[in-house]
Amino acid sequence: MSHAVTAPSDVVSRLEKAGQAHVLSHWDRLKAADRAALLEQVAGIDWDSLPELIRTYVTGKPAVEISPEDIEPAPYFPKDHTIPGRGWNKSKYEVMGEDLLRQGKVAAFTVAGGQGTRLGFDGPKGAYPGGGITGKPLFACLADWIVAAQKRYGRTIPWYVMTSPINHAATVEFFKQNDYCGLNPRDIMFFSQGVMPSFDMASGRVLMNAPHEIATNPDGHGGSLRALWNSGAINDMRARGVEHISYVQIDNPLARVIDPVFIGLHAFAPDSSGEMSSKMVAKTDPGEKVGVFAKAQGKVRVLEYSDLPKHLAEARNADHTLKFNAGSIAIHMIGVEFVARLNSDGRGGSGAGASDPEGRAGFRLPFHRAEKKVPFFDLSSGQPVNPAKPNAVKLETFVFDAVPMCRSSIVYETDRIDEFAPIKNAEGTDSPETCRRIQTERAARWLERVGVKVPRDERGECQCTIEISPVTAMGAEDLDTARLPKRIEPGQSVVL
Ligand code: UD2
Repeated sequence: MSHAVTAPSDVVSRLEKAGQAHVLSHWDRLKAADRAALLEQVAGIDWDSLPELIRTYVTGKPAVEISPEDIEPAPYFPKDHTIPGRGWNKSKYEVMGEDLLRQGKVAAFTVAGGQGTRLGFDGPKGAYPGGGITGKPLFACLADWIVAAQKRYGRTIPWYVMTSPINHAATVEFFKQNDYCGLNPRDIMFFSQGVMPSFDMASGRVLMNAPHEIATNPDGHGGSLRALWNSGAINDMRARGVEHISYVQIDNPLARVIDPVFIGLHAFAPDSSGEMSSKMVAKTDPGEKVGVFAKAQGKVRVLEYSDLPKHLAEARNADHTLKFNAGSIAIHMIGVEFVARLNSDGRGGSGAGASDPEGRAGFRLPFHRAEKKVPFFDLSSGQPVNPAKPNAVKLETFVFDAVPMCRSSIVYETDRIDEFAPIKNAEGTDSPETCRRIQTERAARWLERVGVKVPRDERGECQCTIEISPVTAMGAEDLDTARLPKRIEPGQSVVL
């Protein structure tokens, strides 16, 4: 091949061995800067592991590891902590969690590698409006919770924000432009997650964006467990004395970014190893698109909705509730030393992400394949192609696949209205409209608890819109009744 003459021979042989020599097929015609960029991209990919990965996940489909007979529902701490036989001491864990916060042992962490594409929004998802009335960006909704918690517990709560190469610069710029959402810039750390090449579905060949550029996609939120380590975030946490990480997704403005009860359970419940804990809500219906917590082979794990067999998703208990009702809302507590251990004990070899700068083997989360339409540069015709149907496989890892790597992991039930209103779609379920309604409903419940009259129709739906900033109140108990209206009128918009 002509390019082999000029391209570095070790790179050529690595690519040839991986069956991906086409990546360099335009080498002769590339400008020096483009050659350098391509070599840099090539260096960030673990080519040796690709052939097996492609056989397993791209041209093949991975075998399901667990047979449905082995799966049972995972135990959890019910939100009603007074249920006879399943009761637990909520206030004890709350006090313990608060103590950790006062000692500065907790950090917040947000995965924000996604774009607002599904919402028709061109920019980091965190810049998308999340406040039901104010239109406050999603980043600011989460930041306000941190501002409020710092004030309450009198300690800094550092915030780690994971971006992706697609939105890193735009995210950092967003924070600069928005005065770091009221936080001290020294206490926010941004770092990018890794990427995976995107593959042609039929051949398993790595797709190119351009003659000098491999098409890539972010490596999934599971990439956060490696990125936390590779970026130095874990060492930064250790230096600050942080022991526990509160993990939330950028798409849920109602998330209790800092929740002392959950922190206390994660760190101190007898059946928690303090490595990784999760929050759940009861599923609305068998088809709801959330992973479910299950127990298999003695380990708690999350089965993604697409992997849960239909007959299990629809199975009911005697009282007609769903047997697998523990829906994952993607909120976790993660031990700092758990992440460090995953990255340093050499379990199993890495996925095909960037190689570890410290030369450690790292750990392996399973990949999940998604068939997608990926525009690409056709190397043989020299033309860009915009495919009409899915042509590519993207591989991602999921953070919750680390749950079964814990010695013992707990699940805590929370109230859907209280903290789960993700914005994922422009319309319909999980849209800005449903989020606004849930924000209003949560606020209405808090206000009604302290005696404010909220207008509701005959079905109980609020006839007004309300948005309460966490800086004003993190729960009904924080509302200052002297400063509240006695009643809200139908059609009124109230920001508190
Ligand atoms: C996720 C969960 C689902 C449920 C739901 C709750 C998966 C696969 N499923 O569904 O079980 O808990 O959330 O809302 O996670 N992200 C990154 N980098 C990536 C990919 C995602 O930062 O490479 C972030 C993204 O910005 C977003 C979050 O992870 O905040 C969720 O990702 P998603 O929208 O792909 O997950 P979804 O909605 O399918």
